[in-house]
Amino acid sequence: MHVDIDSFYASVEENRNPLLKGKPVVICVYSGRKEDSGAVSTSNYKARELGIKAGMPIIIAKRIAKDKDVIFLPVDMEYYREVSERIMDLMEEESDIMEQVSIDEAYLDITKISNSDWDKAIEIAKKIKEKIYSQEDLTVSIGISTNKFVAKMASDFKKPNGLTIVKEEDIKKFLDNFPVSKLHGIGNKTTTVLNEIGIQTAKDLGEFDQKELEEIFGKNKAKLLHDKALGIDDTAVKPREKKQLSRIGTLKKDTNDNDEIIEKIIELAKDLENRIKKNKVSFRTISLITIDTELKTQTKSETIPQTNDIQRVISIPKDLLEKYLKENPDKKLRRVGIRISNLEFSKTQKTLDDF
Ligand code: TTP
Ligand code: CA
Repeated sequence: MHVDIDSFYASVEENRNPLLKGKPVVICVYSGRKEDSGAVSTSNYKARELGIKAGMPIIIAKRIAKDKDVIFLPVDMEYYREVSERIMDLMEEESDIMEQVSIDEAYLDITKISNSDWDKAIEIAKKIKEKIYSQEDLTVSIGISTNKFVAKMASDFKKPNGLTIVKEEDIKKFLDNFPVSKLHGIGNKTTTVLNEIGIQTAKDLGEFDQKELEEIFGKNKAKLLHDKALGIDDTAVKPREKKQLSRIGTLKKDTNDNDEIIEKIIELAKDLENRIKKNKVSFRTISLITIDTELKTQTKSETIPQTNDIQRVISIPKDLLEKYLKENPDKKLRRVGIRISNLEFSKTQKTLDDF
């Protein structure tokens, strides 16, 4: 199964501010050089209808949006990562193995839990959709097939909120009419060469003489291309190695009171402790994440020698908080979080619980 969250950053922003619902929303990475220099990171489907798309210079997007009620917002990676992490955890629970491939995409091996049964697989997909919708108010597009490549092609096939199943016997029919440029992993340069030798569709590519393809692309790449055309892929779903673990929570009330914030940090650290043990992980960097009442996020970090000492997950954020409060005497916090990164996983390392 391949799962891809629909217009991820834009949808998250819509949920955070209900006033945006129904409007075209554009999320931007401002380069900071000049006002409006930078690129569009993503846009919701309403904005895409206007022609505003990922990768476009902000200036062009603003030109298209002129005189229209289009909302432009800066990216808030910290917040998107937090949402992403919750969704990945949720999906990991619903699969045998989960491989995260980007902030909003993952492959799920569901061979065992579905008992290789298509109806069961569809049930699992629907359950994942329902859970993500009820817990995060987000929709996802899902593709299911017998390998990663076709599952990915299938999740892209119907968006947003799609569910596409491509059984083994339907793979060829499903892929045949795709232009080669739309086959996942075939880029512009390769497409140009393929078009030059008269190959337009997956069907053309699949039928093209293998020897001739090898002369142009070399043996390995020729095989790769041929496999894509026929929907052959035997790469495994690899379990994810998390890069970081974090927990963020909302304070009972907006506050700059040291004790109230520390109380929350201790609560979050307990939660993190369980995950540290479960993942048998040690860490080198500890961060404090602060989100103030204007929703501005700041991260302060400290790096120490590799450890799995949970006490440090409390003591270091305490110090970092003291620093933050000194530097920002006029700010109140709405949310606070802790994060560990520079992780090392040890399959054999024993935690206190194991003894
Ligand atoms: P995508 O999954 O490519 O796009 P999307 O989730 O916004 O929309 P879709 O419904 O088509 O899946 O990328 C995931 C996030 O990655 C996206 O929300 C923003 C970010 N991103 C960029 O920052 N720059 C880019 O050029 C692209 C394509 C994505
Ligand atoms: Ca997406």
